[in-house]
Amino acid sequence: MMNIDASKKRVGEAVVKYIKDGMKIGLGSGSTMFYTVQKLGERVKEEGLNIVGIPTSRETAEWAKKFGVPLTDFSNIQQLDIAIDGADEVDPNLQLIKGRGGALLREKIVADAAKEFYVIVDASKTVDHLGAFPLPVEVVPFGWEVTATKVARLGCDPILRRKDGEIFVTDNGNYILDCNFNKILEPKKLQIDLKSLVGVVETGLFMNMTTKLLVGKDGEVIEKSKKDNR
Ligand code: A5P
Repeated sequence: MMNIDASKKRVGEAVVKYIKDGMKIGLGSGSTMFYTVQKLGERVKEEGLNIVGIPTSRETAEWAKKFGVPLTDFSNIQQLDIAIDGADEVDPNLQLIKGRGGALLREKIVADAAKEFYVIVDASKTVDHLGAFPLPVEVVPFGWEVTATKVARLGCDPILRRKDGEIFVTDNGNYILDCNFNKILEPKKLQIDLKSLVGVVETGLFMNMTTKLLVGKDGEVIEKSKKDNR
């Protein structure tokens, strides 16, 4: 049985086979993506692969610079060929919870701008129902207390995220509420309800976005496509 880190490495590297010369790529965040960015850098160096990426976090941008993956931004291009990212939970319909790293807003903007969205996880992330992982909800700092009260009425007990004793601030200058819904039976409805609240910027629910899921499990990579669910 491989450990979780070995599975992340395996799946993070495996997805790179889908990258072709000339592609514009959305680069997600998190420890699984580290291996993807590293492998992409190897292909750039060894094969002269001509690619460009848009990073979803400052951390990913640093990895790209370190491993030699060229970067651009949305002032230069409007559409990406593919976005690749990790996730915190994946259900059997390939719906996701993301945002443990706090990069959910940029991750969603980047995934939405891509023709295809590939999700890479280790097997510990696959679940029958979303929600055991507390749903991250990005909110505007001003009046966050009022927003949190409204979010709570939807059936959770929101916790303001902190890091090293300080309030966690996203790359966009916002706060995160971690919301323990426990079992989300109607994720699409919850997404609509949350987004309708003033002060909510975005949620970590990624509905109907995944093109392909790659799961690292026991030294293997198992693939599942959107169409397999129909
Ligand atoms: C970042 O905000 C998250 O959405 C990550 O994609 C997610 O937490 C996956 O991270 P790991 O690859 O580190 O498990």
